[in-house]
Amino acid sequence: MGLLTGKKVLIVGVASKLSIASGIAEACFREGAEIALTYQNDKLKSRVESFGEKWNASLILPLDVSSDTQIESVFDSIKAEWGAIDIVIHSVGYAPASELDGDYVNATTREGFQIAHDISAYSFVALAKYARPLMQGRNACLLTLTYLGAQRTLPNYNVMGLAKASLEANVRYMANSLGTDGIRVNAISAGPIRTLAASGIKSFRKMLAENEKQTPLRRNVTIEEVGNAAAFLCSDLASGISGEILFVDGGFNTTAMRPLED
Ligand code: NAD
Ligand code: 0WE
Repeated sequence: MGLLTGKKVLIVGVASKLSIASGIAEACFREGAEIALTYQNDKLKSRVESFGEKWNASLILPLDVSSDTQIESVFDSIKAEWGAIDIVIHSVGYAPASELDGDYVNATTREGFQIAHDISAYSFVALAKYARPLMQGRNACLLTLTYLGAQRTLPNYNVMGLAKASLEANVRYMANSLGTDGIRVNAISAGPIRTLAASGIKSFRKMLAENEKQTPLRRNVTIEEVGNAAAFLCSDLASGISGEILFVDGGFNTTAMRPLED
């Protein structure tokens, strides 16, 4: 029997086969979960629908997380189809591209700050508000994706670092709030992976190469590895884990300097 057999999972954040959300969906499907997917806009609709076939998705719904009415209608549809939900995966992050290029103080704007925090941090608790009534009495959980840039500085990550710091605090406050209903809330802090979100970033290739050198495992991680960790965290094997940020980064966050070349 799979780790997630019989569990109903909503996955927000599939945009391509490279998406971290796709690695998570694949692992959830393999472990026996029933899957619902969302797509951000009409441009992504047909692509997400074809992934839905592969994972036998019961529901495929539009969702821009900046819209409360769209969030509400997603959970209305889930209530009608499933009556309840066990797991919500939040794999969404966005800042305007101009915020992620160059000196932090010079690049950051009031509007960019607001958008980054709304889409990347607020949206997680927004989903939880509507999921909560459907999660009663079933050891449910929520999971989000974060990055080390929340805790340390690095070039160009800029206001996304602040938004991820807010998201990580959100995990702790949501865990404490929803803990009264037996609902767990966690995050995976993934190492850098080439996805659509990463392909817009200047010098991402260089960063991947640099990262690999400083990682204890001497390689970058994959969406399959993040998916497997997500399946564990959302399974009953992790029933004692809540409010946690789990690094799936090959150990990078434990290092302070890359090996000296000789
Ligand atoms: P991706 O581009 O495949 O996924 C990002 C998703 O966010 C897309 O599906 C996109 O449609 C969605 N999205 C953006 N704005 C949205 C909105 N307003 N409403 C609904 N959906 C919206 O990239 P990814 O790397 O898989 O990113 C997923 C998560 O993983 C993000 O939170 C990202 O910050 C995090 N993360 C990525 C890396 C990495 O190196 N790729 C590392 C650590 C954490
Ligand atoms: O969280 C992320 C990606 C976040 C992201 C990426 C984009 C590109 C396209 C948010 N918003 C946008 N907006 C766009 O218009 N990661 C962890 C991947 C990532 O992004 C970086 C990184 C890493 C790692 C940006 C700069 C430096 C490192």
